Amino acid sequence: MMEKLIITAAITGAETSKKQQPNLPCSAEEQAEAAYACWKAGAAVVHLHVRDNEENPSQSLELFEKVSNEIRNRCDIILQYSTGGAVGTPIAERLAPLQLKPEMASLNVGSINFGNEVFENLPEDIDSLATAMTKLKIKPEIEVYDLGMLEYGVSLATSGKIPSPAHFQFVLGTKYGISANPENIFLMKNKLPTGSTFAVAGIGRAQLQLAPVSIVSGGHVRVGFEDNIYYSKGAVAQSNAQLVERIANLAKILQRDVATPAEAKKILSIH
Ligand code: KMH
Ligand code: ZN
Repeated sequence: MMEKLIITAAITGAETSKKQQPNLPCSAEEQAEAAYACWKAGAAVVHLHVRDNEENPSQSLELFEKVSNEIRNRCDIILQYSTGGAVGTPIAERLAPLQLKPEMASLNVGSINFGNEVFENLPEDIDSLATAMTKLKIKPEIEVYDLGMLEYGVSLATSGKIPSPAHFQFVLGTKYGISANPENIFLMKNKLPTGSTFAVAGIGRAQLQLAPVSIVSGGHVRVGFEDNIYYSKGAVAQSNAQLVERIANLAKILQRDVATPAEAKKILSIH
């Protein structure tokens, strides 16, 4: 039997703006309400970026602390902090919020062109993030955008740099990364060490299109405004929760149960 499905809600991101998606949660209050609504709709994990008063992306520890407290007052959804930040965020800032010891954090394992810039992840920076997560007992989610990154992520797990079993996120459909199709999910899944878990984050319309593929092949699913702002062609979603709810419904149709945060912790070996 397949393990239950973990739905992650990537509610804000660093690149999406309120201009593009008027329902984008930016303040701590908005983010906490969005995370709570996603939890009610079936999300077990919230992937968090924070914004400052001008709605610009930030890695401020204080802002992460504020939103985490607000979310904790509402529900037990697993907190997954971004350590990717925005393109160009210095590594010291990306590391800072880990001191708050969220249950999970993203770990980007290679550099890639992103928009007209480079999302830079130098080997020494990947190493400092991985070391900090291991020390603070934070479960890394290894973010991979292409095959080379996947192989590097696998080497981190098999060398013991990251505790096993490792959890991977396949991000498919960024402009310069691996393209969004089922074959690429199977290709990546088949390279994982035994016991690993994986989730799929499709960008744009691939968010919906790849979700059923991941659901039926034992993977998990990430949705939310960080990766996609639409509900259907040309129609922006009303909320992140609306996107989560659709995945929970799909899972029901495909007869895969949805994990609670407590169940997700067991699946991901978070103690
Ligand atoms: N904003 C992207 C450059 C992550 O959260 O770790 C990186 C990103 C990945 O969003
Ligand atoms: Zn992110």
